[in-house]
Amino acid sequence: MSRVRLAETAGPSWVSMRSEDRLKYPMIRKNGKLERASWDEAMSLIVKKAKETRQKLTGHGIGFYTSGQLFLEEYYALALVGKAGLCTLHMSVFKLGAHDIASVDTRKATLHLAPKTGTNLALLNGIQHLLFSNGWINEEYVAEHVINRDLLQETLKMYTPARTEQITGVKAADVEKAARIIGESPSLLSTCLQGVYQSNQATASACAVNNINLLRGHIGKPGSGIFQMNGQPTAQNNRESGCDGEFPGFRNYSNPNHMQELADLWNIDYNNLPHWNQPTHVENMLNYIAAGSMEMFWISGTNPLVSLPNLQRVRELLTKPEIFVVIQDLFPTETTAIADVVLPAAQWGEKTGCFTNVDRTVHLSHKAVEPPGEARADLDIFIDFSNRMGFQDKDGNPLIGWSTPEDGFNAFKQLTKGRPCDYSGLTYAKLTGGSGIQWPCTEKEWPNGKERLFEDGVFFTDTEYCESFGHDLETGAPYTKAEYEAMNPNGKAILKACHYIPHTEMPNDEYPFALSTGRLTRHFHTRTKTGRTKALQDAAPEAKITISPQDADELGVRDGEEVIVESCRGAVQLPVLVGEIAPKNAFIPFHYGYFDAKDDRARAANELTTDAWDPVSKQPMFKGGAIRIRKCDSNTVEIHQHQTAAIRRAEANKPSATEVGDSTKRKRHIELWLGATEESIELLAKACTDLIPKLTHDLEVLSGLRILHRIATGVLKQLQPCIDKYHIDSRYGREVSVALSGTLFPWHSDDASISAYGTLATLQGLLIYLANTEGHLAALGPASQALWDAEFVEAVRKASEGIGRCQAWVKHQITARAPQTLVVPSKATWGREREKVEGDAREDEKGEESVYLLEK
Ligand SMILES: Nc1nc2c(c(=O)[nH]1)N[C@H]1C(S)=C(S)[C@@H](COP(=O)(O)OP(=O)(O)OC[C@H]3O[C@@H](n4cnc5c(=O)[nH]c(N)nc54)[C@H](O)[C@@H]3O)O[C@H]1N2
Ligand SMILES: Nc1nc2c(c(=O)[nH]1)N[C@H]1C(S)=C(S)[C@@H](COP(=O)(O)OP(=O)(O)OC[C@H]3O[C@@H](n4cnc5c(=O)[nH]c(N)nc54)[C@H](O)[C@@H]3O)O[C@H]1N2
Ligand SMILES: [Mo]
Repeated sequence: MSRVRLAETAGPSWVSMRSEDRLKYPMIRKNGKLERASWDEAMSLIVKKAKETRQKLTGHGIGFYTSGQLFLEEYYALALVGKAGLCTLHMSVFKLGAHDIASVDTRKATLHLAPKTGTNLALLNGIQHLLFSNGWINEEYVAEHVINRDLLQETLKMYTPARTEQITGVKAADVEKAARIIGESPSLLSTCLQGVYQSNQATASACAVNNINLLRGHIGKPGSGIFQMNGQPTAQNNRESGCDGEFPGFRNYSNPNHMQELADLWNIDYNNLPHWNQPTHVENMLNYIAAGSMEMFWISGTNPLVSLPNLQRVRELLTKPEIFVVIQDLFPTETTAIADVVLPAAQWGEKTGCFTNVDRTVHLSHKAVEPPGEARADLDIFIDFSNRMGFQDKDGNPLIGWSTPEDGFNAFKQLTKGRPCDYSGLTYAKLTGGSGIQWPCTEKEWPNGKERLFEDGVFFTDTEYCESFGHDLETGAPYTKAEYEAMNPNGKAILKACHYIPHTEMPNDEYPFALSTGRLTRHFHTRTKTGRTKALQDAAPEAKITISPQDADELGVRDGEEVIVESCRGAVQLPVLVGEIAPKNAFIPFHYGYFDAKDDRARAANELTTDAWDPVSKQPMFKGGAIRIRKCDSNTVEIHQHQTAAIRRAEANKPSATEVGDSTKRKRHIELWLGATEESIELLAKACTDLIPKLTHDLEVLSGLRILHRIATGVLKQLQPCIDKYHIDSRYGREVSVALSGTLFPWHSDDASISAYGTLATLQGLLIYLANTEGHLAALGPASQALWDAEFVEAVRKASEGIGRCQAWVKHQITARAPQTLVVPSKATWGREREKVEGDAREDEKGEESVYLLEK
């Protein structure tokens, strides 16, 4: 098909592509307004700002926020820029694939369970409970291929059908029906998306879905499997390439071997590869902007001024005078309107690259038409930036040594060799002409891709292979390698157990409605394309709030009349759609921002939503939150939008993007912390020497304290070069260590010897004191990595090892002494308690006072 014909004849998604108001030229904010600029001007300015910011705030002062719209090769270039060029962890996307799920019609289902918003886990636990109690577990499969069965069964005990109904509102009989369908079916295909991932306990619920397939052994065979979906067209690729909260090729940031391998493949120094934590998610980047430690924010292919929760906060942060916002988009959007530099991007069809479906099928999308004006592919923009910044590998070669999508693809596939997403057998030639090939695709074993994963019941859980050591699903804390190894999955799948915990923001007297937000079939996200496609826009021209007929009666509103909707964060004014929804529930589509609003009404769903997030996945809880609703006069605008004010603020706060930023002197805090660490170790050594004369009666403790003293002084010596290097000028934190040792070791000089009880209390004091030092070092570990200072990293590692040895010894001593000291009655009393104890009858104490004992 010729290029021209394609553009003229294609369906709705092409309509917007040729839209007159596509961004065609770079723009820079000058005299308050965005003015046309050349690519050279715009890129020079970005590079200048990046260098200034790095100078002032280190590379951690720069953040990248991208989406699921770009191609694999483009994300890969961006991952290189961020992780190997600027060596920062600050890169995030909206957590989001490839299927148009939003139009699934629940009315065609055999059984439709509609749990109360935020109660997925309770329902899934209820179903799993019944799988166990009815003997619907595939015990043979579970014994051979799965771990944690018993732990899971124990957790599920309380989720009886009655209790499940009580929490979720789903009738016990329906829970039983669902479990029976699952329990008796010869196959099971499960899928979930935002009703799970953007709801309360997202990761725990997604894991519970995996559990069900595993318990039934319905995975790795025809007709069975789990599709944990992504929403956006290319969201799968930003995970594979490492632009999301991940590392390229699904590498594990907490496995040093993976990080070393990646550093070698990129030919960069291991210490420069940021891996002290998972990459920073967007809400935390906003927190850094709020705190003033991030001053450059580069957005590509996403429209946060409509799509992020708690919009007013986002608008305020992104229009702060100090923040320099770069945005790369196809269209003018709510976010480009407040940016300092706007870069016009080419979209799919105007550039070449790959994207991958949820079933791992890799497709190559060829360029068909030229982009409008001077718009450029995102790939070209990122590579241009990298070259202008002078990013290099260890041998002084350009960090990104390629310039075409195909060469980028070939570079990326080298990196995936042997990883789950193995692209090594794929080529552009192979991907052209057919309909896509699934990964893993290798030259020898699976040259045409592998149709099905896990056929042999072996999962990606080997310690050295896995992408993550997993998390405590309740707190979100990542497990360490040691904890993971102790579980020893070794290729078996891991069942994850977790209790239901209610959402933090439940409907209440003040805000009696439960809010849910999401999609309409006619629109895509912030409508930059569908809003410009007449047929779609005409079919769904305006945001409405869906409420039940009962609630409409109670509020006295009819279909089409307007209401004011408020949460504790913001308010909107919307017409009502009386529809099929449970009483005291409301739904607002999140598609409608302000770029094409006809009046001044606030209407974006995200004015209301909470920025609370799932502790593991870090996805905001868009399905949830409490609101109140009241009728208003449809002819009067009562709730005004804040977008225009944000644009005015950008104009006033940042009149000219080319001006030098704020040069207020800043103070770095690592010196203070290092000083406090030094102090805490010195006082540890001193505490040991002070204690030695008091504990002469206990030779074991006595010799132990001598060793502790030796370790503490050794640790100090190890840290000394770093202490010298960072010129500690202040002793902040001294008070804490002094006060601690004063409180923990309070005996008087005349207490010449301490009793068994006193020794135990002293050991406990030491353990608390050691935690103080441990906490200091816990912060210095990642901070020394973020300084890319290998010697410092090593010194802190050794220091932590030393303190860990001290802690192990103290704990062991406590364990050895506690039973005899605490359980066997003793005649002795101790110190300040002596008189009291002697004076009072013990029975009167009711066990409330602690009793210290000292030998007389
Ligand atoms: N037309 C269209 N298609 C799209 C998109 C689009 O914008 N428009 N976007 C794409 C993207 S990026 C994504 S992420 C996907 C999203 O696809 P979906 O996840 O299907 O989309 P949402 O509209 O967010 O729907 C969430 C569903 O979850 C239900 N739900 C809400 N809260 C809960 C809860 O607590 N428990 C349960 N069990 N269900 C709940 C809602 O009733 C709704 O049916 O769609 C993709 N496809
Ligand atoms: N309340 C609420 N909020 C939500 C959700 C919800 O359910 N409820 N869903 C969340 C979810 S799942 C998602 S995925 C997000 C989506 O939120 P966004 O990512 O903000 O939505 P889009 O409108 O897809 O934004 C993509 C932008 O990239 C541009 N673009 C398209 N292709 C290209 C390209 O090739 N290059 C460049 N540079 N730009 C391009 C488009 O013009 C558009 O401005 O919203 C989230 N926000
Ligand atoms: Mo999404």
